[in-house]
Amino acid sequence: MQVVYSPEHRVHAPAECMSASGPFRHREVPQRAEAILAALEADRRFVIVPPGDPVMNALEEVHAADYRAYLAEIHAAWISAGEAPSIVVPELFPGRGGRRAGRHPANRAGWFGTDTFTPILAGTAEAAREAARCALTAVDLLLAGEERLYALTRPPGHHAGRDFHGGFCYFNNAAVATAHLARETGGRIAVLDIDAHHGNGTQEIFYASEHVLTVSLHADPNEEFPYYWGYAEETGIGPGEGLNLNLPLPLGADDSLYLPTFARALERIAAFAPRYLIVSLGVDGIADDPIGHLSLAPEIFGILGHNVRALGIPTLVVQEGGYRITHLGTCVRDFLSALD
Ligand code: OKP
Ligand code: ZN
Repeated sequence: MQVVYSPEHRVHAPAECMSASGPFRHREVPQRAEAILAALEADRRFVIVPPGDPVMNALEEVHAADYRAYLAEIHAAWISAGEAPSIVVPELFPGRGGRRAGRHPANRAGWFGTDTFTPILAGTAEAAREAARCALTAVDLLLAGEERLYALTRPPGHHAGRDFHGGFCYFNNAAVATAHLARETGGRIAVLDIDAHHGNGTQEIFYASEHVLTVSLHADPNEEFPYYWGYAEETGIGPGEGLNLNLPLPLGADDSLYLPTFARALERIAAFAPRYLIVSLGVDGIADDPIGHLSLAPEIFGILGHNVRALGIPTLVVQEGGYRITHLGTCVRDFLSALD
């Protein structure tokens, strides 16, 4: 299996961030991608390829122009406005009441940002764009006839919406790949999100789309990030009605509950009969992940990959979360080698 990877993600290296309970060490760090890369490099079934020069239109289709401009400019604007510290962290949030983003970097940060733990550093925009480029390179390989591919994307993407960042995500790599595929092939794409957190950005981007089925398994948003989305009642709207399936699980759910729920997700996807499948692969559902709150055995990922393979649909896997560095490589490798 080909693995699209670029070392450029390293320019996005968040260190310390603020939360309600005080400063904490950021977990969405370059070592994550490096651990996955090392595990795949050690296995001869995988071939690591650099991103090519894909058409990037899908990035513009998925993400609003003002949001893309903001992401590219905000760090420099923040610094020259004299804001401290040297990373962009919103402190003002308009909630549902704001009228406009305004001009001041502090206002703009809270307009496009949704939390305090998704900082923008000097290299963030570049790294996010490079991740999308990896995903789009993999899509080109899929369109050229490869059946199964993996884009080792970092930063992750599934919490990023059309014009907002959050949950460590800036550009929605899976959504960008999906939009490109849907445009090139006339539709019928399914996205299966198995990160421990609900893929709210992906859901929102395709909520009204008749071309894309979105399915997410995740910890109950009553108890877990992203809190405001991910409930079973969210089923899509207009032409997209019935094409969003949320399967929330109780906090601490283990394999015995996860596997039958996963089977329901695959049944829904099989019934939709998509031409392509995008998997948002987060491995933060394992029991000792420091961010996710499910209790999966690390060995489950081989079973999940095997079951996805049985669908027989050309598949692109895009990396999302997973924060237990020592387990990341094996979980991802097990999923991909069972899929291949
Ligand atoms: C990103 B992905 C700060 C931590 C709050 C954020 C979870 C983001 C998950 N106190 N949790 O893996 O889906
Ligand atoms: Zn997650």
